[in-house]
Amino acid sequence: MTTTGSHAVQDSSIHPVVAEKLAALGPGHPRLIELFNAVSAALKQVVREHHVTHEEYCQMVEFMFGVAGEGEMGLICDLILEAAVVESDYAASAGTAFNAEGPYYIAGSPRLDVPCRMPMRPDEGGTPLLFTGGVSDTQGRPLAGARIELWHSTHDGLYSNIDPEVPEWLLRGQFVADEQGRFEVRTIRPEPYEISRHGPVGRMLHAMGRHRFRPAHLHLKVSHPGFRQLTTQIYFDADPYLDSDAANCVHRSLVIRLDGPSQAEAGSAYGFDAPFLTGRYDLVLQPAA
Ligand code: MBD
Ligand code: FE
Repeated sequence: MTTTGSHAVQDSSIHPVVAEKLAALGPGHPRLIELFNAVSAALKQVVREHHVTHEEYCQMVEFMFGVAGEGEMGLICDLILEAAVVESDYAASAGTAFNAEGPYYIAGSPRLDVPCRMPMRPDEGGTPLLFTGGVSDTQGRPLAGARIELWHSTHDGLYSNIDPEVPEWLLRGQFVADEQGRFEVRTIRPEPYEISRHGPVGRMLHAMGRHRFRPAHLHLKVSHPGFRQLTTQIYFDADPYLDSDAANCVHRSLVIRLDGPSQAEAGSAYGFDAPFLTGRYDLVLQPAA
């Protein structure tokens, strides 16, 4: 129904930036109307089926204000829905499985030169890790020069440019695969990621008797001309939260084994001064549509 769509566009309670984007779509945008109506029907169905009281509705509205006020909108959306969207939009694609981007990706991270070393503090906590791999197409042909963006949390669960406690761009970097499509990067192994216990999302999880953890993970975006950009995450086996990820993202094909810690020859170029872990993942890109 067109009227529903234009109402949504003109509603003055919509954030100005969002309203501007909606207006740019023009009136009667069919996809917007389809989704707006489907979401509103699904929510009304929940209200009827579960006999939602007015008090519960008010609590929900208050909760959403809290989420927005505490800067947790991205977090709650990705936590509840992104895994399902990724699964639906990238279903059964050849190549490496896609996985949620999460709320903390930032474009324009520092470009790293070989030997690649993620931006770290001199005393960066956590076990040193040498993460290596290759980038190829679905036929196994190496993709020389493929660009890899890597970002992850500190060992105590903070993302740079999000948490003011850590320096800008810490543990965020981008680099390119060599002539054989190979890459090596020195970083640290993140630990399981705990959603803040003080924010509304963390308190909601706690109220439901659920823990607030995601298994430790590395975020990656891999791109190469002529190929579909891959956004994914890598997990580590033996992680206690692989089967109960608060964001429900884990995919078996993305779980790797870490070897070590050892003080192997391979690390000398990177100046590891402590025993380090090694982990490898071979990334496979699918052709652009
Ligand atoms: C994260 O760090 C994350 O990667 C996802 C998908 C959701 C919440 C926090
Ligand atoms: Fe994350």
